[in-house]
Amino acid sequence: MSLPVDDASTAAVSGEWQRWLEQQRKWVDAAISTHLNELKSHPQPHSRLPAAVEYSLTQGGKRLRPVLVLESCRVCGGPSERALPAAIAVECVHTFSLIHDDLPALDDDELRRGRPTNHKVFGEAMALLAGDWLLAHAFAVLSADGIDGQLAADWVRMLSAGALGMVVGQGADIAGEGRPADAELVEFIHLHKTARLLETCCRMGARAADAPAETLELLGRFGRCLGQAFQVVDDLLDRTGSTARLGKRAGKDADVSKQTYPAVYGVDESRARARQLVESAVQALEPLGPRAERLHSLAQFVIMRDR
Ligand code: GRG
Repeated sequence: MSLPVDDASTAAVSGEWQRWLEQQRKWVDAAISTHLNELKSHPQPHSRLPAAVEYSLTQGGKRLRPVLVLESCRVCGGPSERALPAAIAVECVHTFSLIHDDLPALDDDELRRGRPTNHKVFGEAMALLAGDWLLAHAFAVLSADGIDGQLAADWVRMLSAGALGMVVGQGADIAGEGRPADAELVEFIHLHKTARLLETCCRMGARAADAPAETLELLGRFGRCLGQAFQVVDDLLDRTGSTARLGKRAGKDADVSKQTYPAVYGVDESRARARQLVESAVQALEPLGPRAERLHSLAQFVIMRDR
């Protein structure tokens, strides 16, 4: 499913912008490869842990979060390279959350990014450990030698807040299953489970560029609204998309009576609200002027995505 958008928005995510996005993803992928080589270089007798980490970290992700980090840094006048450790760290935390989210004790999913979930291939023990490794590694990346001490401390504080928000959101998501659809609860879940990490991405990128507190605030607002829109679209895709296109089982939310936007507002109203949230995100960028154009396009991409 793609959400209907106007021609101007479609133009905003075509051609040059798509090539730019591809190049950013390749850059992130190359940096991730380096980290994986390091993991593989440590002796781990008989263990499939490196393979389990590699399996989930390397294939099929949209890399939205690291690209948000890099671009938030560039928009604030910093060299994107300075934000690369933060970009890798957020992708590690994101991948960790997906592996754990898929486990039988949580969402119990068999398919992710079009392939069997991590625990289906490596077993639950290795999937748990792959998540553990990714979370610990994220903070190791942020505090590695060569990173300015104050920058590292700020990044660690920001990413831990984002990760904690995600856990709290996931707790509410699980606890909300089977309850009557509740607008306030859905808002809480979206904000914590998904939007906090996207907000964190933008803040970490801006911090890498030594941006002032006001800029961190407005980019944080952009990321938060974008994250909320992202989760509304995710809810819609689960309701109206296909398993083949999504690469994960569609229709799952309704099966377990999850708290979702379509459950509260229906499909049409949810689409309208997703558009409003993207508009709020884009409005937050206004003080940054034309240099925020690519972030603007990323926001359009989030609402147009079909997987
Ligand atoms: C301890 C940090 C931590 C987390 C554990 C399992 C859990 C708590 C949280 C789950 C968070 C979760 C799965 C949120 C949903 C967000 C979401 C819609 C993810 C899908 O993101 P995409 O579409 O994934 O960007 P790709 O595959 O493109 O990378």
